[in-house]
Amino acid sequence: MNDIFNAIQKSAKRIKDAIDTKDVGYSESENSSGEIQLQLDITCDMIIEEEFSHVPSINTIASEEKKDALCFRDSGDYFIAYDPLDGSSLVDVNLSVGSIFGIYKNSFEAKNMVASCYIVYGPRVEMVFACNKVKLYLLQNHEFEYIKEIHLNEKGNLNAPGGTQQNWQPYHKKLVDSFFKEGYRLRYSGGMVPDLHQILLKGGGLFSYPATSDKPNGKLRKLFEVFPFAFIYSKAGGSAIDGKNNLLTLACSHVHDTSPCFFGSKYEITRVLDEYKNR
Ligand code: AFP
Repeated sequence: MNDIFNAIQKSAKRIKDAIDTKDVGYSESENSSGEIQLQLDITCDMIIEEEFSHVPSINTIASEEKKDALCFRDSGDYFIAYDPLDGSSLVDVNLSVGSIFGIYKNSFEAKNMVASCYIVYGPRVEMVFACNKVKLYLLQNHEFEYIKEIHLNEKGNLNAPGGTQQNWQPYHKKLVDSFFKEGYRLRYSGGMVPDLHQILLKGGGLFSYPATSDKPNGKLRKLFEVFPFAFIYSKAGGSAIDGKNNLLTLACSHVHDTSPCFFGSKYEITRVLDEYKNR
């Protein structure tokens, strides 16, 4: 696992340099989710592919920016799914973005996830790596320095509601509004990595990206985005569901499969389960 951990750190440093570019323009091509790729999306994807290609324990990779999974070698045990630059549409407005990695053993199935990691490229560059524990690192003098372990409280006060509100189900709007009536503060940037990072570091709350009338299976991708954060939130003492089920029990029908998702501390997820149980 150390060789994978090191390859992620090398990738993050190169991506940090790549982000500091003038070229935040769109490329001619689309990814498998129908999104126009930024040149940066493609550059970051190639950086990670190149770093992972040198790691003998990696069998296969899958990327949000690639149509199909790519097998490097049959001998490796690990399957890694990654989103090279999540929230890339925010780079041109200089908001925080991130990279997300899900590390699976023997196949791309949530039940086979053994570790996950994300990098936040914000005012500072931070990394969160979860295996048995959830650990925070800060990039200092070109090296990631261990800072502390992360634990979620039972209840938080931050609310990050994703999805286009006009396409929300009425019961979802009622749920989101009920948290604001309880005094929760709105914290939503449109970047999943900084939004979930804030809730993790500030002790708790709720991030939601539900099924909507325009996206009945949600928007966020299971292998690259949803399962990695579900692993981190569960290891940090929180929970992650699709409204009814633990996200880490879900099957994945294809590489770019999506799911509604709710990440939070225990109190907020119990509230979601109560609201969604008869839906
Ligand atoms: P991009 O990578 O296209 O910027 O999308 C970001 C993202 O995947 C995730 O980071 C956000 O939480 C979510 O999409 C934002 O989606 P909405 O713009 O529909 O709220």
